[in-house]
Amino acid sequence: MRRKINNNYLKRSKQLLAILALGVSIIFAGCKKEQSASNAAIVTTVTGVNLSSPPLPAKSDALLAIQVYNNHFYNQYGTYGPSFKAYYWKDDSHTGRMDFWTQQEAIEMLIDAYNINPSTDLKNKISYLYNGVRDGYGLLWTSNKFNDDIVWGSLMCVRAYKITNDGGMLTMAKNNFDMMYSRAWDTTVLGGGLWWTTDKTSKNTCVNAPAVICAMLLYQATGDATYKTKAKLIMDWIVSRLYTASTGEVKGAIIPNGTITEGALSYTQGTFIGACDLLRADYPTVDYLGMGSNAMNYAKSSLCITSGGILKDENGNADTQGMKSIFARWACQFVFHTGTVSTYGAWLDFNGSQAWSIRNSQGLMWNTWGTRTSDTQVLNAFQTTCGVSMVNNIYDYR
Ligand code: 7K2
Repeated sequence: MRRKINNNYLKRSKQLLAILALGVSIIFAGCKKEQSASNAAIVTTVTGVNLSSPPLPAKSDALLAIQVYNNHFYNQYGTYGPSFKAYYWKDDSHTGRMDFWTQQEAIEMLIDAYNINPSTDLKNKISYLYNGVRDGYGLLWTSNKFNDDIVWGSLMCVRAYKITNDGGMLTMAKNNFDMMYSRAWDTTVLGGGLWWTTDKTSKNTCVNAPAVICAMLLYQATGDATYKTKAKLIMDWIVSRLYTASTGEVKGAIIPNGTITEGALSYTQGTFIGACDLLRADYPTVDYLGMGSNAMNYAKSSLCITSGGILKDENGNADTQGMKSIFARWACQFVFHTGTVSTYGAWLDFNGSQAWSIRNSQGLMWNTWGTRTSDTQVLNAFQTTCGVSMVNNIYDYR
């Protein structure tokens, strides 16, 4: 008798489970095609069984994310010739202008967002922020000793040029890249590589990898093949000194005695991936697809909180907090251009979903994607770039 009750109970439970499973599949089938596909991918690849994975932000949410960001941090502060000038505030208390390099990277995030949801509003803001850079730092940034800063600024200008076709942007990108290259490239120590600063104490990936990207974009914009040659020279040096073929890790810095002084961070790993992507077509005899994939695999397994999960917080200091925005940009472009969505799409989508799910009541996302964004803390304009970049750049490949 007892056994019979148990059997009946079991049978009933199985029926209930089947009904539940059917219900879940009906719910999924009722979703937009793109959402159900992504949810299914998250369930199977990322966590095994996780029906509570947050929903993928829509393209309209990506637009909302940049609009919220601009509402909090964008400051138009006057006219600039016939146009206007603007900068991003450092934080939500509006205590001053963002630092040089973080400012450039916030503008790069805006460029990404424009590329996903083009509008006159976003395009104008790119121009006005660029005018703000000219206004704030002048045309040639020789007084800034950080070669990485110069590269980020040149990269922003050449990417902005692709959108606005403003020749001044291209000239600014070229002149500053050229100035940086002539003072930073040195084959007498460590066989090559760009020095991080004019003090010439270390050669860091944060100069070298984005310089490859910047040189390739300058080559594409000008047709001047010397930029392509420089890109290849720098990349050859990175691969020989900082890239670890056995793991895919790209180390962060090396000093003259050959000691590695910094491991991988998402932005250096990401710009190496971007460099591989941009060199592929022009240097087909080198396996840049293989190296880029290897670097992606390292990021997926080792730069996440748990392997294949959300990217690490990188909450160490004001310079590291926004680095994931740079990773998202170049990783997503790599995936789109190399047709590797089936390998990396679910993982990157999951990061986008998770970032969007932790937005606060105003729609801002901080860089610690495992925790809901504070509603009361004063957020800074760099840490809040990560989520905006992530939710926008997934639409590179989607
Ligand atoms: O040490 C470098 C780099 O290798 C490291 O990854 C990061 C983060 O810090 C610097 S790059 C940040 C500098 C950029 N230029 C302006 C400076 O004020 C800023 O510290 O640890």
